[in-house]
Amino acid sequence: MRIGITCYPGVGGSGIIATELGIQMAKRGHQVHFITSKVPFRLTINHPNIHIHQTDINSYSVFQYPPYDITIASKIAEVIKYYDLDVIHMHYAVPHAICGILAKQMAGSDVKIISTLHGTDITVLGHDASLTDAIKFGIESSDITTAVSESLKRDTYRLISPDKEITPVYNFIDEKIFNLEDREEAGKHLKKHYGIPEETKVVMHTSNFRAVKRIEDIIRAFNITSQEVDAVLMLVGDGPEMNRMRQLVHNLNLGDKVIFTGQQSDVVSYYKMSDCFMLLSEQESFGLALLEAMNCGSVPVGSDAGGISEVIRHGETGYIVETGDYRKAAEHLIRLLTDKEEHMRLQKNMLDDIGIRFKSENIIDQYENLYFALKEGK
Ligand code: GMT
Repeated sequence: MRIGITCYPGVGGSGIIATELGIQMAKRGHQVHFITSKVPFRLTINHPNIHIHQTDINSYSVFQYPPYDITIASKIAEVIKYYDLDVIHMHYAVPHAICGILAKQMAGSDVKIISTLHGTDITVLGHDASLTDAIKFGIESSDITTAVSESLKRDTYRLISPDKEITPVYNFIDEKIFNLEDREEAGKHLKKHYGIPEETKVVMHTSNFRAVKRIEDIIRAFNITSQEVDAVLMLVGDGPEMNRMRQLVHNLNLGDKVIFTGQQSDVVSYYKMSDCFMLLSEQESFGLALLEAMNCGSVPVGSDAGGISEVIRHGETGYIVETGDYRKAAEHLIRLLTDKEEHMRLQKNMLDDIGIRFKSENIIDQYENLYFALKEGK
């Protein structure tokens, strides 16, 4: 098949899923065309079946804003025509689903459109009345629309009410990268780098530091935990909340126990160093970082927002707390960091569970079957 993919190329779960899916489709023998404003950051391999079409978003003086949507749509149309694409996969409802629809019309083609909803395109933008009609149009005009969890599917019907079937397809990870291999070695190496004693426990979080992640709750939970357990908190990433969080750490007198690492290209080593992973978001359609961390052996404590409770099975593969309840999160964290057997039990369960429910091969099969169904219907 000839497949076009458009996504946000920067650091972020939707771009990661789009890129990984494209790479895996190329490995399965399909011709994959990435049509993006920049090369997606996780697209670090060369493969003869992968083609990159990058557009420059021009900003002429007559435009008040650079016309991203129209430029991308125009480029997608060009690639549809030139390469006679069978399917285009648009990641994120706005503007990409709509760009795909516009591109198809511009190209005058019968190319099929699959759009994937990733989370904030519904749970945040869906509250913006100026965008709901556009999102609804994007969903209804796609041939197939998928959402990354059951929870996101429910949120989409609640907030947007599209007259359209939505197919849930979970996030997945590349198990060749995110796994237990050399966990001990990687951990020791990184602990040495940061001057962390070997016996000290490591709690980790990684994200784009947006308010929706409630990093404040993670710091407060860790503050309680660190009074009972010898532990450090590694906060990996960067974003708008960074300064506020640094200030909070300073105010709580946690400066020597909380490490802000900034953005890291080798996040895998951090997962492997950590005993526990925290994701206490207020909105989270799935939580790709959770899955990455869990498959590297880090046991999670998550909030009950969105799809997190589809990823973590409370008491079996990690713990879930009500969003905002950082005291309860601290209780679970203390148990996990002090009760070795409990940590081992959950770690084993979670690895088994991921191997069944989130096995990448099965999830890629689901997408590929949707592509085949669309091509057959052409
Ligand atoms: O988590 C983010 O803020 C990044 C965001 C994105 O749009 O790239 O991630 C969303 O898509 C991921 C991939 O499907 C999901 O795993 C994340 O849970 C989702 N983020 C939110 O819902 C906040």
